[in-house]
Amino acid sequence: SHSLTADSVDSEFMSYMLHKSKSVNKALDDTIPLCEPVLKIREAMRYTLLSDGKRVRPMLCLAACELVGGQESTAMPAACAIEMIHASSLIQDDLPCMDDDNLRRGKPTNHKVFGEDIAVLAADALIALAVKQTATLTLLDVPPEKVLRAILEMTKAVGLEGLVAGQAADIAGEGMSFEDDDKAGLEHLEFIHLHKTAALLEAAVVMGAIVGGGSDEEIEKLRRYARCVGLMFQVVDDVLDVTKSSEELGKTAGKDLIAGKLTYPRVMGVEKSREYAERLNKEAREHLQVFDSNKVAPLLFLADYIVKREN
Ligand code: GRG
Repeated sequence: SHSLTADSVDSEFMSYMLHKSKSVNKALDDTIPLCEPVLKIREAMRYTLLSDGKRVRPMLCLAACELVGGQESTAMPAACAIEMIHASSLIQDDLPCMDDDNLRRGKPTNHKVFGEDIAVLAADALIALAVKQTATLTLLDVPPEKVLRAILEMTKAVGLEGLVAGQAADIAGEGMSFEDDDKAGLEHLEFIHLHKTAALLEAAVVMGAIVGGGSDEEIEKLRRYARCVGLMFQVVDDVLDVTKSSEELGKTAGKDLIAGKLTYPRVMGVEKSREYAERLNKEAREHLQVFDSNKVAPLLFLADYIVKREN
C-alpha cells in the first residue's frame, strides 16, 4: 500500500526516491542486529522500524544534507534516528490506551503481535537508540557542536515542543466541540499538527542541514520550508482520510466527519483544504529560492510527492 507510484510525480524522481529509500532501509536494518540478549525486544523494534513506510522523513534529511553540500553517508545516522522516533511514535499511537488500532501499514500493530509490555519497551528503546545513533555522528567526524545541535533539534521534536505535546493536545481536544469555520477549532488543529507531524519533519530537514554543514541562514530557510511541508503533509493526510473513507462507505461524508474528529476538511471543507495544501506547497518552494536551482530539485519533488500522494 506504500508503493511510490503517484502517476503525477516525475519518473526520474521516483527512481531517486526508490534508490534513497533502499539505502535508508539497508542502514536501518544494520542498526538493530537480531541476536541475544533481549531478542524479543529486538524483533519488536525491527517489526515496526523496518515495515513498509514511505520513509519521507529520512529522505528529507538526506536531501537537506546534500543540498547544503554534505554527503549522504554523513546524514544517514540522523535519517535513521528520525525514522526510529517515528516508529516509536507509531507503536505508542496504536496502543490500547491511545488510539487502540489493530492495523498499521497493512499489518497487525506492534502490541497485537508482541503484547503491550514488549511494545512499550520497544518504543522506549527506539527513542534511546535514536539519540545514540545521532551521537555516533561524532565518529564520522561531524564536529561535536553540530552533533549536539542535531540532538537538540531531535529531542525538541519528541517532547514538550513536539510529538508528546501534539498527542496530549489531541487527547485534550477529543471531547471538545467545534463549529464549522471555527477560529478556535482551526488554531487547536494547527497546534496539534505542528507538534504531532510538522515538528518531526522539521527536525529531519534541520538535522540534515546541520550535519551537512549548512550556514545558519541556510538552516533557517530549510526550517521554514519544512514547517510548510509538515503542515501540508497533515492537511493532505486529513483530506485522504475523508476521501478514502467516503469511497469505502460509498457516502459523501467520511468517517472522521461521522466520528466528529477535528480535521481540516471538517473545519474548512475538502476543497478549501486542498487549496490550503497547494498554498503551503507554494510557500515551501519560496523558502528554497535562495539555493542553487539545480540542487533544490529533490526537496521540491518531495514536497510535490507529499501533496499528490494517494496514501
Ligand atoms: C515519545 C515518540 C513519542 C511519542 C509519544 C504517541 C505520540 C506521543 C505521538 C503520536 C504521533 C503520531 C502518530 C503522529 C502522526 C504522524 C503521522 C502523520 C504519521 C503517518 O506518517 P507517514 O504517512 O507514515 O509518513 P509511514 O507509514 O509512511 O511512515
